[in-house]
Amino acid sequence: MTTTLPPALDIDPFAADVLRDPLPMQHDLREAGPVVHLSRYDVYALARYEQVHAALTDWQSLQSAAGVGMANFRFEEPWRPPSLLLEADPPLHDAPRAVLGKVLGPRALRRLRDAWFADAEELVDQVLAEPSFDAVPALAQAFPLRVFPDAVGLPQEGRENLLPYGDHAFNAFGPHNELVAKGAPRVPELSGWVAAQCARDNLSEDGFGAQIWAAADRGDITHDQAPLIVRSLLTAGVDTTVHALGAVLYAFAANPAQWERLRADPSLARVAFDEAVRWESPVQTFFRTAVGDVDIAGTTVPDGRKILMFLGAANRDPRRWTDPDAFDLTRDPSAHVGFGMGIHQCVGQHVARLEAEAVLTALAARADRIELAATPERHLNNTLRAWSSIPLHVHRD
Ligand code: OVM
Repeated sequence: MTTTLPPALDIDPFAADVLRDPLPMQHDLREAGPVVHLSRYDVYALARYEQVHAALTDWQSLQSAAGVGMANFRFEEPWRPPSLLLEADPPLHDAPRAVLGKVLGPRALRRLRDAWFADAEELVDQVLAEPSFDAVPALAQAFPLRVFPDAVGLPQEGRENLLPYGDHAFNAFGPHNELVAKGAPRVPELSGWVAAQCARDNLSEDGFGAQIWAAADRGDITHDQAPLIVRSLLTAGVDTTVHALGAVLYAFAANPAQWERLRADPSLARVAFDEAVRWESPVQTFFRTAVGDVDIAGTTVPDGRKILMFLGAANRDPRRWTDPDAFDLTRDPSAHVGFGMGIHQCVGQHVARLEAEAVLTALAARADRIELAATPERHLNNTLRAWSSIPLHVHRD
């Protein structure tokens, strides 16, 4: 097979103006070709659905253990000990993944469903006491912070550290830009708090954290691994669901006809959430690293080089999706790559779906119409597509 040089683009996917509105850049990347070389960072990029999907499912050629951010752990010291899930490959990845997959699986979540639905009803009743509110703090942050730390088994003290820690962890996948520099001063304090929460003695006896420690007692993982697996919950379990809830609430506020559909059939709540994850892609990007020379669509990516996968661009690729920019509850979004794909696909996706289903069901039962009360504001992060503010006005009959 002949090897072609990929087209080179001189764009910065992590520049503030691109993070604020990545859609034009995603279009340019997809149109440039199946593989693009980003000269500014000397990394390869995939933005079409076909190549992103193929890369996500080829863990043999594209490793995660060299880091899934821009930093190459073959040469650079990671900012924290690598995750045993996200930043690991088979076979080391598999036992932690199996344990966490079981702790966060659909069967395990059944015992939380009724309580979380009641919590969502209580919160939504409280929020709707005023017709206008900011949906980011009032719902998108408030609900995950109300149910998830309790489910993990965290003490009350210091929970305000969860969002800043996660936000920094997601910034740290990007280049060392101003967003990373702004978060750096708090890293020792936040990392110290997170590490302390992962100890067995600081976790309640019945939460996800305790179940991870119990798996160590059974020998499914080692006792050394348990705290780092708890750390994955605290890193990946809060900001992600907050911004995914922000995405679905914004999607409905901007698409009133879709809200009418949900009101007419509340069982669409889960599909609506997945469609919002496709449409907004709260996690926009992850990297892989080539193991040996890897051929992608006729381009050779040399051993050890970083490949940036644009999940958000793949989720709006017109080669895969009809009318990709439309938020549409009648489509089947289930093949989206917003949760990734393959062996690393989001292990917490059932938790996220349950949280979203609880909030959307409570809101749909109470709000006839939701609309933007003012211009929403973006929260910039090197990896996350996020809102800092979504001013909503809710009409009730
Ligand atoms: C982790 C993890 C997993 C997924 C995403 C993530 C910060 C972290 O295992 O720590 O983002």
